[in-house]
Amino acid sequence: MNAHYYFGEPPKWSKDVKFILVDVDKEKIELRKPRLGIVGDVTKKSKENVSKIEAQLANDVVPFTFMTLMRIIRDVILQMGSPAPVIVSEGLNTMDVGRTVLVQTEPRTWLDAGTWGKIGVGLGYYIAVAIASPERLVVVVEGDFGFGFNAMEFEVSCPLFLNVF
Ligand SMILES: Cc1ncc(C[n+]2csc(CCOP(=O)(O)OP(=O)(O)O)c2C)c(N)n1
Repeated sequence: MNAHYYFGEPPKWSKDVKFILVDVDKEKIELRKPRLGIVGDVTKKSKENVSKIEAQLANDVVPFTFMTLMRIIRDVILQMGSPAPVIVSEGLNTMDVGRTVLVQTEPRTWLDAGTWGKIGVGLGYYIAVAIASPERLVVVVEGDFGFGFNAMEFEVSCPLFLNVF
């Protein structure tokens, strides 16, 4: 809430706008007097979140939880080394969690349904990547809806014997 945002004041902002300000510095919140002020340390909170997620990933149960399965896929991908596989992902939870958990070790190795979540691109992406980069394995991680959206593309790709998992 600094000069870039005109300090949240009229005439740039309507006087009726209600601001929620989150800042590591209590004094800044007191200075700006937002409708709601939250003092929070993002670094501390993100470390807490990481340890919560790690505990979920480490949970070895059968049948698998969603997070256990993600950890298994993550570890296999990491073990492959270089050239790292290209990960293609789509779905809702699958894509969101995948973005956090499926660690990439090389640039330009992630393709997903993007900002607007346009499901249906996954298998097309996989065929394109497998043809363009035959030296890399393509790992497709999709929700069942995402896969069902264009599952027939998988049959299309079979005669091409592409490098996919
Ligand atoms: C073309 C298109 N149609 C509909 C949606 C709305 N939509 C968002 S997530 C979702 C379901 C995703 O389910 P799934 O692929 O099984 O992933 P999961 O959440 O189970 O990981 C739908 C239908 C969309 N994003 N794109």
